[in-house]
Amino acid sequence: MFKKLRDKLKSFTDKASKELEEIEEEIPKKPKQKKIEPKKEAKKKKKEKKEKPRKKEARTPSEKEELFAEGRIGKKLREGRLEDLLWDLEMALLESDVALPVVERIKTSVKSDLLGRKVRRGVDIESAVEASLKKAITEVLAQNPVNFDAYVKSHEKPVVVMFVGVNGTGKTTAIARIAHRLKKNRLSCVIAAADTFRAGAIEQLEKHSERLGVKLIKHQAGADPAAVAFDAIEHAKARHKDVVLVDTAGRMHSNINLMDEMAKIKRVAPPHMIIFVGDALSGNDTIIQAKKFDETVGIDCAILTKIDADAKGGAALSIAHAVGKPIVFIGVGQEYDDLIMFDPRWMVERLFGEDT
Ligand SMILES: Nc1nc2c(ncn2[C@@H]2O[C@H](COP(=O)(O)OP(=O)(O)OP(=O)(O)O)[C@@H](O)[C@H]2O)c(=O)[nH]1
Ligand SMILES: [Mg+2]
Repeated sequence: MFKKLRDKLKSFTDKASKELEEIEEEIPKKPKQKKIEPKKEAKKKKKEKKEKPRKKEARTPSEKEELFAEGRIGKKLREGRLEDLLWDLEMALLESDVALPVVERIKTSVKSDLLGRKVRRGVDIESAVEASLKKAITEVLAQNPVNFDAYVKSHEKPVVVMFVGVNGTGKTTAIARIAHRLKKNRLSCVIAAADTFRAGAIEQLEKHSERLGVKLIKHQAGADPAAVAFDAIEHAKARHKDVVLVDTAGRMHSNINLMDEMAKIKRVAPPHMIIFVGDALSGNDTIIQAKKFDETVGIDCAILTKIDADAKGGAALSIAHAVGKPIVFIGVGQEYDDLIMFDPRWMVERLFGEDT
């Protein structure tokens, strides 16, 4: 997960840390005394320094500890070098499919943290650079989080949730996984097979609903999807079901007719929540799709699937800030349980922790 992005962030941290160390050597500390030092002494000291690198003295600061030392002796980053480093960071993020406004935001945040500031003596420099990157990334991931479970529990029933997105992103799979999740939380649900367009879509949901023991409302293939969603809501009202999960056909955001049809489903069977389902592997395209779906029907949040196969991490890092909607769940595998609530800290841990 996110291996490429993690490596790139690590490489930035390493480079920036080295630069900071370099500068420290340039801070003149009683230079006159140094000059009159006998050569032998100087050599000895140099040897001692080599044997006992400064890094060993450094320690990882606690989260709340001040990393920077205003107006005190410390390790400073040269402005010119910082620009070079930020350029490298920009390239690395763009190669990882991070959206441009997100790249800019991260750069600005890291720059304001590191430029002209001194890392406090005794603080592990790498930790300071890493902390500034972590802070920037946490900022772009934070976007009015949606707690799906809490929303469903507190909302008037039935809660209608509609799933939209382009073809093959994982909408139907996500619906089955959410039905499984609701069951575990002792909430009842009904699924609306409102993808009447793709051959085999209804059968796919039939299999899931049988396996999960969840009611499926379906019409014939080719029927009006809005009518299916409407019937499912009526069924939920009559049978006091907690949640209605509305599957919709995958559609390209450029297909105006299909986008209009989706807007019709929304009008006829108004949902309380519209979830955009995007494939993490599609990178920047996913961000463009999410924006288009948001313009047409207004999305509330996003599910990103196939994170388990995603080395770049760009879509996951970008969508909340670039689209202005939070990630509610992520798909991390092939099982029903592999849809987990998204937590920005989870992503930050994976980007800066050990390989996962
Ligand atoms: N590895 C992995 N595969 C996933 C994940 N979510 C979905 N898939 C796979 O993606 C493929 C498409 O999933 P569907 O749920 O059928 O996608 P869809 O959006 O409903 O597709 P259409 O109805 O054709 O638009 C299936 O093979 C799923 O098993 C995930 O989190 N990880
Ligand atoms: Mg589907």
